This record gives sequence, structure tokens and C-alpha cells, in this order.
Amino acid sequence: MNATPKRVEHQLTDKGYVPVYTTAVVEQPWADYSATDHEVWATLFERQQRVLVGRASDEFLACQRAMQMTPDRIPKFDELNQVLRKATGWELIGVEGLLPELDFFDHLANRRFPVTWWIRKPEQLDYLAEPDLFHDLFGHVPLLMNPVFADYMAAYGRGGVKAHGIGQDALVNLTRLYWYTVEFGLIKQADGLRIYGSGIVSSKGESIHCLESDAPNRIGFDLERVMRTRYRIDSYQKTYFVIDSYEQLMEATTPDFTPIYAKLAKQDSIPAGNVLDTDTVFNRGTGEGWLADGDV
Ligand code: HBI
Ligand code: FE
Repeated sequence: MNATPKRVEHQLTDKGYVPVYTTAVVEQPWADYSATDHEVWATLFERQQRVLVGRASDEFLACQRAMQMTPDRIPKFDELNQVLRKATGWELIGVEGLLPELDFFDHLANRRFPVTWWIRKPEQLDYLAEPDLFHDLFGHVPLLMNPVFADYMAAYGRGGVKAHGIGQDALVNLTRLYWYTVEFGLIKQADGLRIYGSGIVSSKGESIHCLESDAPNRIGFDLERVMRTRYRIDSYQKTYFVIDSYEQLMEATTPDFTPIYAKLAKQDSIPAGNVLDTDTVFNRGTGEGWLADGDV
């Protein structure tokens, strides 16, 4: 198989020029996956399962069990959809990769999660610049089984469609919210901080770093604080935000964001590594290993 995804164009975004693929929804070409593709899935799955014990949130692990994904082969989207639709009305759709933002938001608003159909190559095991099947399926899909988080993701999509109509500043604010929750979020449990962000759970290094390194800040989630805070795309995050519960996340998205965007437009963005005296600080990072510039 090893067909590479069809690159249509490059879009200048806050992450620089990223390949933007066709917006087409594609059938998962499951029969065409090679033995290598299935081996890459198995290797990443088994490695992350070991790393996430005691690190991933209880809810993430419970949802993963409910989805019954296994390491022995790449799961079939239509099998997962039987389970997911029943649980929260969400479904997976196959895509070539990154979608233009409005398409992405529209899918989320309609409870469709776009999953890249191809999986990384063995030589990309530890890092690749764009979301592949492992990042999307292993990282993003399980928590869509949780009704509250599923509602948050749909509300986020609706917010994104609206923000697209308001303008670029609103989109940047909203992208930061996605980044610091859906991709790199931590949650407080009785037994300590745990991971729920997809960008972390699909990465071995960051799963360990985000909880155990002294370098990063760990700060209590606050909607406007997060929406003002710049982030990293080329290295581990300098700051991780901690929610108390998925309900807290859902409640944060209930107000109309329009007045919030207007207020934030008058305030400076906050560098990724800063700690404010108004922050609830779980850990003030040492900043070891941080790059001075490159905050997005
Ligand atoms: N497209 N397929 C896909 N997956 C994403 O996670 C994604 C995207 N397009 C845009 C995007 N994410 C981010 O810019 C969001 O913040 C909107
Ligand atoms: Fe992602």
C-alpha cells in the first residue's frame, strides 16, 4: 500500500505553512494497509499503553476500554462507529490529513471527528509534524465516548464556525483553547494530575515530561488566560493547564464568546512560559531546556 496522502496545497497558519489536504471525506482503505502499517500501530499502541498506566486520566483509560481498540491490527472505523454513535452520537470520518479550519470546525459541530486514514512510517515512530491515524485514533477518539467531553467538542466546533465569521483574532484565541485542552490538557484527580490531551497521550516523551519534569509550568485552567497564551508547536509545551473536571471545560464554553474576543483583542498575548500572579500554580517550571523564541 504505502500510498502517500494527496497534498493539495499549503496554508499559511500560525503553525507556518502546513499542508492542507483535500477536504474530501475518504473511505478507510482498510484492506490496503500493509503489514508494516499494522506493525506501526501495534508498536505505538503497546508502548503507549505501558507509558499511560498511572499517567492517563481514569476517564481516558475507561473510554479506551469501552472502545475495545486492540494492538493487533489497525481498528476499522465502521466498527468503532457502531460503539461511538451509540455512546454519544459521534462518528469517525476518514480524511487525508489537516483540513481547512472551517471544514474541521463544521465536522466537529456535527459530531464527525476527522481521522487521518494513513499511519506514519516506522522511521517516524517518535515524531511527525502532522496528525496521522495513530494521533487521531489513539489520541482523540477515546474521550469522545465521554458524554460531557463529547458535548464540549461539538460546542467547540460550533464556536469555531462562529469565530471563523468573526475573524482571525477570534480564531487564534479559539485555537489556543483547543491546543491547551483537547491537545495538551491535564486534569486534577484525587490521586494527582493526569493526562487527557491527545497530543500528549499519543507521544511517549511528552506523556512522561508533562507530569514528571520540573521544567514546565502547571497552572489551573482559566478560559481567558488560556485564550491569551501562546504555545509551542516544535517542542514540549512550556505550560500545561489543569482542569478540575470535564464539566468545567463544558461550562467554560457556554457563554457567548463574542464579548470575550472583543476584550482579548485589547489585551496582549501571554508568552508560553509566563506565570501570572493571578494564576493557580501547581508547579512553577524551572524553564530548563526552553527555547527563547518560537512561541506561536
Ligand atoms: N484538520 N484533520 C484535521 N485535524 C485537526 O486536528 C485539525 C485540522 N484542521 C485545523 C486544526 N486542526 C486546527 O487549526 C484547529 O485548531 C482548528
Ligand atoms: Fe490533534
